[in-house]
Amino acid sequence: MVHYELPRLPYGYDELEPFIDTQTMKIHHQKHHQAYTDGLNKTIEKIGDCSHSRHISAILSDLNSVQESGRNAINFFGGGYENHRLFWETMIPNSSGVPKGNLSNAIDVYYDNFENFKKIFSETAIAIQGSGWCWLVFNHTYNKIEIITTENQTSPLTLQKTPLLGLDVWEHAYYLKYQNKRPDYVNAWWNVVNWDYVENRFSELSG
Ligand code: MN3
Repeated sequence: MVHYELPRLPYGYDELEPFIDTQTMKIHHQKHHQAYTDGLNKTIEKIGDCSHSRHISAILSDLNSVQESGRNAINFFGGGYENHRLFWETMIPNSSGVPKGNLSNAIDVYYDNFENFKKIFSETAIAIQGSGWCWLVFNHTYNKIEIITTENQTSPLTLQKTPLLGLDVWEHAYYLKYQNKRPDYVNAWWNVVNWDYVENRFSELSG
């Protein structure tokens, strides 16, 4: 049976300072992400059907294949596991600050320019009511990039879209440093986006 482990952070807890503070990173990774990981493992043990032989990203893409009694839990804990795994990978100390290459070109095509893209993404993230995520995704049907939001821990994969970049706007992601000031957190987060990683994901998908 597949057993999921808490993924290692690709950098130290303090390395995204001052934009994302050390204490938030520690609690977010060691407590929150661990809780999603544990919840996912418990759910898989409980439902014990054939879906556990696939990676969680494949299961989230085909949530209806999960027996109904476990579907909500897979959506929440599996989504939480996978969303956070990607979230850590798409941040980096000493970010380049701007995308380049194919991704930069696509952003210019769909959003005119990077500054306008940032503005729309930020506004979308700030406007999310309650807990959720703001995403840049790849839409395979239309072969284009899109900004979307999901509630709670729902993965874009479940909507048949591949996440390229995600911003966690649950309060646990920012409350210790930014309290209720979500816009300040969103603005700070742009300073730690790992554009090389996002660009590689995009290039693999868009071929
Ligand atoms: Mn979170």
